[in-house]
Amino acid sequence: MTITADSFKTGYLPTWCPGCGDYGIWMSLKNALGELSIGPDDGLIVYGIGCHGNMYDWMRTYGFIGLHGRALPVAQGAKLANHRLPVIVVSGDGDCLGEGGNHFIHAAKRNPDINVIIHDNQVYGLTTGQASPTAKAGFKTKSTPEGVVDEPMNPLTLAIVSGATFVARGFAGDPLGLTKLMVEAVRHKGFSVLDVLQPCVTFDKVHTYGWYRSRLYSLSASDYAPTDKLRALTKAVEWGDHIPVGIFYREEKPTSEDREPALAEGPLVSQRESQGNLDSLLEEFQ
Ligand SMILES: Cc1ncc(C[n+]2csc(CCOP(=O)(O)OP(=O)(O)O)c2C)c(N)n1
Ligand code: SF4
Repeated sequence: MTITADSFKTGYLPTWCPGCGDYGIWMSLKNALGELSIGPDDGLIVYGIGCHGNMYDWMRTYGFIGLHGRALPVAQGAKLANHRLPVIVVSGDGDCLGEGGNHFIHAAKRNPDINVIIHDNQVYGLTTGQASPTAKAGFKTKSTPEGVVDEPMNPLTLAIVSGATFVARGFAGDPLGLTKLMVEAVRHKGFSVLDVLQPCVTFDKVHTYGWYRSRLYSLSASDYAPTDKLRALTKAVEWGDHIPVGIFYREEKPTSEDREPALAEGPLVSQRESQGNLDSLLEEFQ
């Protein structure tokens, strides 16, 4: 059966604010899954808590909504149980880098074959627009009426130095470019991080679609090669009149599943022996 965006219809329509960048990410993800022939029954999407996580209701796939910031531990557990299952995490900048920051660093260090898509809108959207970890200094939000006083966290540099083996940035207003990046990110074997610049049209009147469009340029249009870690870090800190999008860093390395001896005989879910061990373990508690 051919998988298309329509394969993921749930019968419910999104309740995101009209014009929200989440629509572009949602469309791109459905198209990317179609292109990858990953159908509703073929993979798992784990969501964080936030406007982004509401996508769960509009995607007919296996899905799980973690506690706020805890999507990655759930995803890693699922991957460990069945490492042949494609596992994608849909998270927010608050969910992934604030509440879930520690999990993000340690997941990147371990390099599980999981793809993380960060809806990076610089605010806590669902709780009505407080500054998030990626909010830029001086940005006025509900929680920072005089402007953010701290420097922002950079998801790309954090991912690179923590050990992520595929690090990219896309734009919610460019669904075609974003779909291509998602396809590459999911195909990558290892921990892939796709930071998506996502306008929150309700609580951010500064970083609009126009603001981004006048600044974004594509790394793939230059001679940039995403193989040099130091060069990737230099590119990743570029922000201002010119903002790069594309693949910043990519490296082939064994995943945590490759290195885990317990998985050598196949996925845990299909190891009958481990089921036996579990039964005897449970007996001890009866
Ligand atoms: C442990 C915990 N702290 C705080 C909250 C309240 N809360 C729910 S959603 C949210 C913000 C989500 O922001 P983000 O992850 O950036 O996602 P967005 O809504 O912008 O998509 C917060 C703080 C919570 N549910 N659990
Ligand atoms: S509050 Fe912002 S992030 Fe949330 S749905 Fe509305 S526009 Fe999107």
